[in-house]
Amino acid sequence: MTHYPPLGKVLVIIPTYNESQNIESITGRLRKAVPEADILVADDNSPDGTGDIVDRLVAADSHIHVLHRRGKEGLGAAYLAGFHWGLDKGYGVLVEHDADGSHQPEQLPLLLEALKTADMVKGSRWVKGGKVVNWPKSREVLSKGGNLWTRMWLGIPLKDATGGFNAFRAETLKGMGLDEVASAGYCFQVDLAWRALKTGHKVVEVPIEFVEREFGDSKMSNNIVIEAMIRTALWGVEYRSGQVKNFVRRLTGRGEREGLPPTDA
Ligand SMILES: Nc1nc2c(ncn2[C@@H]2O[C@H](COP(=O)(O)OP(=O)(O)OP(=O)(O)O)[C@@H](O)[C@H]2O)c(=O)[nH]1
Ligand SMILES: [Mg+2]
Repeated sequence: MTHYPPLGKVLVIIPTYNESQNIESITGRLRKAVPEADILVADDNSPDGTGDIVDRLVAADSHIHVLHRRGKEGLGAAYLAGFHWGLDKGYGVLVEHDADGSHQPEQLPLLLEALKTADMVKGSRWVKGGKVVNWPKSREVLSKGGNLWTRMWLGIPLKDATGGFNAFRAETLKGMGLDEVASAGYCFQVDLAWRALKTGHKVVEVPIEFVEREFGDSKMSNNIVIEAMIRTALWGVEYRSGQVKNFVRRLTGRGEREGLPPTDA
């Protein structure tokens, strides 16, 4: 059995763009739910003044930190900056958490508990016990369709690869090639899970309750959906063609001569 070291200090990263109506309440709930954790808000110079609110929170609470970024560059870029900030400072666990109230801070302890025996934990809407509240049918169809698309191309054993409430051991992030991540929108989450799995890490899903945002606007767009579909299909083509190549090699006996492991195809 793999030995998992103790978790170490936890950093919850919250990317924000125009979340002035949500940020204070979500950081307050997080501080209550997991008082020992630190919070890093990665704000892309939100025009609605989210950054100023966070400055006030930072001044009042040494557990809260902020990264003021130049401008809107997508959730993926904000998370990458947050990961690097946290890894440089020696945090043992890095958590992804939305500002909009969709993720419940009170469920973070469940993710951290599961991380004691895993490398990455995904909060999942689509495993048994998971649920969505107030989501229009169209969003549910899009999410389930996106996950089906992902499983079809990548063959990964995850029900909710697109979910954004995730916890990583620092070692997992260090070992999965973060420097090559180029995804900006939704598929950033798939990208991370796919990289973790490809590099041999144990990824587990825990059921979460996902609640549609009450305040502020969603940043979901057609471009984000298209990016996710195209990138996932490209990774899938690479992965599936590798599978076919290996299969043919083994069939023709070249695999054995080249020392490939026996096929389970
Ligand atoms: N820093 C930064 N944060 C972003 C950006 N885009 C989205 N976010 C934040 O990322 C989190 C998730 O974004 P949402 O707009 O809720 O998008 P979503 O959760 O994918 O979509 P919905 O399900 O419709 O809410 C929120 O905290 C946003 O404020 C961005 O370009 N930069
Ligand atoms: Mg959201």
